[in-house]
Amino acid sequence: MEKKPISIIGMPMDLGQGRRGVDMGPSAIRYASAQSLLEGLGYEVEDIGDISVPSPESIQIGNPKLKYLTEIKDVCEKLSETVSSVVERKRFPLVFGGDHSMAIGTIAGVAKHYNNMGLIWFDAHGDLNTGKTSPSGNIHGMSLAVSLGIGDPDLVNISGYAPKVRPENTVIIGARELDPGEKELIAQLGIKVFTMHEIDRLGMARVMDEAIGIVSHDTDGVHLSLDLDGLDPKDAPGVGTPVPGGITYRESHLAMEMLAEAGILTSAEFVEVNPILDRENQTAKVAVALMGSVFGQKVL
Ligand code: EXY
Ligand code: MN
Ligand code: MN
Ligand code: MN
Repeated sequence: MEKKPISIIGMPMDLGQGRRGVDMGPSAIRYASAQSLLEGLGYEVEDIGDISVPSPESIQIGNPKLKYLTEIKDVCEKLSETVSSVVERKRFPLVFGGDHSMAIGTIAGVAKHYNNMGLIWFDAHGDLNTGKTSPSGNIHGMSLAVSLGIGDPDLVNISGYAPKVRPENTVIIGARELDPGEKELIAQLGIKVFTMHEIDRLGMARVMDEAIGIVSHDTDGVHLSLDLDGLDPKDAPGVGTPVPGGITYRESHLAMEMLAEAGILTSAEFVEVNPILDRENQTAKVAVALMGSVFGQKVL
């Protein structure tokens, strides 16, 4: 497989959720030697640094149903521009986060370069709330809905177009905690969701075969949005919204290895790493190990 040069971007974002620390995720992932691992696999890698994100102490929370909306919109616009310029330079954007609201910016930046982009949303959650259905007002629980064109117009129209992706090209993998409004939206849009039930029942290999089939059918690019809370908290404890009964370390590696074999990914982000809640940087190390697999690392 062609080894496209990689551009790392850090998104030290913690405005989309309620617990401090996830803004340090990009540093923790870098400290876990992401760049040298990728270089060791034969990739040319540049790190273009962090997007500047204001700290929550320096700003007002605003509308409690859409907390920090103005600032999240602004920083996602910046992330989108940066990601877009990476794609224009024919490089692979690899974004480190940061809370999952950042996906609004990452996806806005990549999707405009594709007519029909596939999306893999690896997560314990659906991130399919809107300001109306959200139980928390935290925008990290809304980012997939926004990317599908549903929710607050300021977010939906980031980078001047909407929607970014279509429901028939989207799969969710690892879901085990969905709010009532999210379940309604899944039924309404017909999004394919591989919950933990399907992963237990079918096994990760079959789930990934089906998922890869869906996201690569009639698409011209595929983005991976990997929320570390998709993994079981035993394997990835450093996340702000852990949910027991998740994807194991081995299953997640298999998923990444199958993506590497399929050769379909055109961009990726690894999000929700919270070093304050972590144990000895374990979750960032898991993120980097998964990146190894997704970029083709093999035992033999
Ligand atoms: N569904 C809940 C909410 O919307 O507040 C929790 C969302 C957590 C979202 C994260 C990180 O994937
Ligand atoms: Mn998420
Ligand atoms: Mn999640
Ligand atoms: Mn299709």
